[in-house]
Amino acid sequence: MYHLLSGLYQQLTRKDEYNVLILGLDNAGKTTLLEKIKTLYNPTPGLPPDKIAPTVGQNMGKITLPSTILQFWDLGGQRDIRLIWPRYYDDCHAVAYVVDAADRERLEEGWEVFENVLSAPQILGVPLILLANKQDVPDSMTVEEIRNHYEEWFQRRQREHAAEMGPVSPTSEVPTAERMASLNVQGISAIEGTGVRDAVNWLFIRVQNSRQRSDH
Ligand code: G3D
Ligand code: MG
Repeated sequence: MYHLLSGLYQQLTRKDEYNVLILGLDNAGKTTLLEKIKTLYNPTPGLPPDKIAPTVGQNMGKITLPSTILQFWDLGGQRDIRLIWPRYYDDCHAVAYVVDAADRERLEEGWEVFENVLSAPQILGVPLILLANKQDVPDSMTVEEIRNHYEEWFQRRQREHAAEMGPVSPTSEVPTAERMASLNVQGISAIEGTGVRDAVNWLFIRVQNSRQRSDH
């Protein structure tokens, strides 16, 4: 009887853990976002923005949601550190890719890196949200502008590829194009917290859905 009840209890209180990678160029606001998520969801607040130093290595933060624990991994975004990102791909259940919507100069560099993430085989089929951060900056690009900028960059890149490789584009491009059509872009301000709960909710729902699919 005890085993039956404790088994039932465990079943009811079971919390599945999911890893969410927070990726993006350095200075995009990844660590600020992680600390804001911790502050919004945990009893002990995360670091305030003025205490955040550039990330060397990784930062982690766990939040508890109904029957779910989301474990966020903020990996450093500098060029050298980006080389270790793929080591985390195997165990990742969702990706939040952060761009600095106020930094037009580095957007293209950000798309190159984004494209590398998208084309990693382990990431295909993993829920992915693109976060247009720093929406509090008056001159920042809107979600619509970010989406268009990415689309234009992507199409230009496709044309360049086609020019180099002939009219037949590589088959590896197809999933990327499909994914672009269903790409979810959300505007946030990691500093002010605007849009952050919406982004976390989206990730929560998407990892729940993928669990239900894999339960059957
Ligand atoms: P990273 O972890 O992606 O490298 P950080 O980025 O979280 O360290 O943030 C880089 C800089 O951007 C920091 O400014 C941080 O305060 C700022 N930042 C992050 N998110 C926002 C935001 O939503 N709005 C605004 N206005 N700024 C943001 P400093 O000046 O410390 O370098
Ligand atoms: Mg950082």
